[in-house]
Amino acid sequence: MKVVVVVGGVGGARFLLGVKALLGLPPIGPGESEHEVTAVVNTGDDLWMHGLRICPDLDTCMYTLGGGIDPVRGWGLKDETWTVKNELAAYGADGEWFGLGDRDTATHLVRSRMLRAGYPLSDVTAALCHRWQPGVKLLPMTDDRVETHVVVDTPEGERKAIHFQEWWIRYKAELPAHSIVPVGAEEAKPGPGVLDAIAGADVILLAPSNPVVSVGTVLAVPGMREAIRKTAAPVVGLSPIIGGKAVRGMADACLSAIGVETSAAAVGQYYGSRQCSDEGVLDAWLVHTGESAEVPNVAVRAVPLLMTDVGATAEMARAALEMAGLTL
Ligand code: FO1
Repeated sequence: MKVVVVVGGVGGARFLLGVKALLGLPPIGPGESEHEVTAVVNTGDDLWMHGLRICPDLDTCMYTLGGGIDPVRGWGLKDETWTVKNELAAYGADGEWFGLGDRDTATHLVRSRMLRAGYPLSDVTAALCHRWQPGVKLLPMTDDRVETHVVVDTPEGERKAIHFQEWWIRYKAELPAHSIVPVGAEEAKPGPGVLDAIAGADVILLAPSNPVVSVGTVLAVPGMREAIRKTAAPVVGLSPIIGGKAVRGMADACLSAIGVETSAAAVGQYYGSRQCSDEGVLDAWLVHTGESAEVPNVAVRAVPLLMTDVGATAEMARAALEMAGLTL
């Protein structure tokens, strides 16, 4: 079976652990299986900092699936030290709010050197994955530069666009966002292999990732939404909203910036049906046990959606495949 999963960072990476486990792959590391999992990963969170290209969602997926992730933070590497960060702060360098670990910095150094040498991000990612062996094909949504910016009023009273990471980490998404813009998305092309993976998939899953700045940014790359809309494979989404709250992260702040209520129903409607709208991508929508959602022309089912461990997450993936009419 060929499974394509659209993902962002921490939630998407954890969901992929469950997908792998369900398909008989060891959650961490490579493994033999008749099945193939491809992740189309958001790159709108990427940024240049201190001359380094940092790709948080790609790295979170790579480290999580490769066994290197810090399990408490959910991002960055375990056994991390912070000497470089502290030395940069001692110089008064910008970006002291960003957690740049020493071990993680090695990844950014290799990536940045390869990018400067002219390799596309997709090749660089494949090279980095050679070390981490995630057991999933991690495809950047695009090789082009796309960076999500957030228009805010700063504490100094100035309206300006800041990088998503600054809004997310420095301001903890507490500065009300006037708008969220995936800068560069309009001119971007889907990364190598992405459209073929979508066209050849048996099922497309929208991970319980941030609907605006993760899945929404992937869908903003021209050609992506159209490819998902026209693929023969069923498309199943999993709600990242439970009980009117984001399971993790600050998705509510992103949703309110685009005028969407923080509820499983509203997010399902925001993705929309492939059948009854020009933009919709869903055939089926999973919400958490005990919840309901009216999404016109989309099959809705309630199942446990808390990724408490790999077993529970694998059951979520199983429910998604069942919604797609697939059994293992
Ligand atoms: N998240 C934080 O909350 N604080 C940080 O300082 C931070 C640094 C960081 C460095 C590398 C990386 O790959 C991820 C990092 N993250 C950090 C996570 C990241 O900001 C977000 O969770 C994602 O971009 C949203 O998916």
